[in-house]
Amino acid sequence: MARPVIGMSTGRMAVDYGPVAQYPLTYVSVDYVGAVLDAGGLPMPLALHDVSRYEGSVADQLALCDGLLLTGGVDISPAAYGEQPHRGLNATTPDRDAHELALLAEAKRRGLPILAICRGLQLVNVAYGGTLYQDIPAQVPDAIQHAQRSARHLASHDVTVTASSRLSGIVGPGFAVTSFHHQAIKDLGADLEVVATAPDGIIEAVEATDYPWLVAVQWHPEMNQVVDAASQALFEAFVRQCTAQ
Ligand SMILES: [Mn+2]
Repeated sequence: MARPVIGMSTGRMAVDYGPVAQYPLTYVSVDYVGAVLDAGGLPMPLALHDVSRYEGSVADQLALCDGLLLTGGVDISPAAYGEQPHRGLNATTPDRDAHELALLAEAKRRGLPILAICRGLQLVNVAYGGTLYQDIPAQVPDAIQHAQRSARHLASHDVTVTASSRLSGIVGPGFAVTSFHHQAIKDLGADLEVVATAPDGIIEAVEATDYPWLVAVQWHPEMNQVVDAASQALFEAFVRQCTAQ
């Protein structure tokens, strides 16, 4: 049976590349590629572009896909949720915000299963009308460490998963997760349900209540899925759902 095609949102960065300074790239981490491959999917990066460049570009990208994976990355512009930039805000890419908001809307129109990770969870919340803490250390003084200093395959803090949620059926009642974020959900968007939290109350996962299959997690299952069964189970559940479409 053909593998389901998993469209993956991509970021934009500039690198010094041989003699070319600040060479611009659209990229996706190979961690996502490997996790989708291991789960039985065919990973396909969806090139970041100016969505006004041609009418229907995002629809054309998703017409090739059986599911959408919204990946991690840099901060979402606070303009997207009506706030001024906090001094703790890091770099933003408004063109990526626009591309991913369009991808999310089109994926929902097409009924594709959606898995959102880290920045992806934050983007989903913004798309549903929610807001973000722009910088956890500055805005949530009692928070635990969510920007771990240890290697990316090492789980860092615990999460508690809501019983009876879709997520708990996949990963169980709770486990330790990787954590590389300094932003988090502040006000929850409409039609979203919190399904996992950290010990300090930071929202670590949400599901959509208005849509068949949209799961979003704040941690990075793609970074440790090789050594963590629960993380791999999340990718397998997502790819299985894409297969069934
Ligand atoms: Mn965290």
